[in-house]
Amino acid sequence: MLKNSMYRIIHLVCLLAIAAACSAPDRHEYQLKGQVLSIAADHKEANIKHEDIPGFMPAMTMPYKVRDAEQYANLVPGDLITATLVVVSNEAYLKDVKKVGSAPLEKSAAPSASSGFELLKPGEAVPNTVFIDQDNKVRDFASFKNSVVLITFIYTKCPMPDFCPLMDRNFKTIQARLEKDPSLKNVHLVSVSFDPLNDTPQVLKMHAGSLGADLKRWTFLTGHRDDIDQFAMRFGVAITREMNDPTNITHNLRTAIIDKQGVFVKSYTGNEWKPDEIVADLKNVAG
Ligand SMILES: [Cu+2]
Repeated sequence: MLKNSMYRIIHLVCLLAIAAACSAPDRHEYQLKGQVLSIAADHKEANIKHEDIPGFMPAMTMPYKVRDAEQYANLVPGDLITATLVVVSNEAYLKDVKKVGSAPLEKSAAPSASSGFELLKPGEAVPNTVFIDQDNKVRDFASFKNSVVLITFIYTKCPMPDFCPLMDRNFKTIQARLEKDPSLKNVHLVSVSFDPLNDTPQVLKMHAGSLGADLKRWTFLTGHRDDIDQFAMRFGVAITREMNDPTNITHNLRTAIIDKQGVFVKSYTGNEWKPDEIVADLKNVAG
């Protein structure tokens, strides 16, 4: 029962995210109440731990952008705020940010995997981590050898249209480019979920279906949480899960190219890269 309703929620969130992302000048506003955990040096982004946003997403800790740095200018970590979350086609941001109080910061959950894992450098072999794919098959990373791999890290419940759902859309665009270009026929797309609790193989398969992923070219992976975290960390992915609710995830974005020998080539930070840029790089590596 619980599982069923969980899937239903995931599905709903997916649909909302996709709907928000795809229907052109669609704009929604939601009220947000939460606590500022940290603020970027340029005051354009802050990590906010917030309460349920009725009709949009459950309580969560996530980075939120503002269009005008003024909005965050006088805030410090610990401040309690109210704000309006604006979700427009491909982005989300806060406006009308108001400080309503402050509270001591809770000690955040320790990252589940230990630190001390070095970032991969170009020329280094990617670890042969063991995963499970969307068809419930065990797959180690070496099973992608002989393909140039474009990899990214996501979770299907991610409610922010310019985070994981954007990675999915970009991968779908790249998939279409791969289909048309014979010189890229050996390129394989891999999306690793860092939410194994929710993203079971069945959920990933459903997600792949809703994206129109060609499973011969695009594989979705889940696995053991610590294995995923350690693997992801080598690419610069940082994942924090709330101690008493591990499905409350804060994360950044990394996308990377790995050559046919399983060697790390380069990575792309955040969500500002464009499919064209990566396709051009893939051509160099595949060629
Ligand atoms: Cu996300």
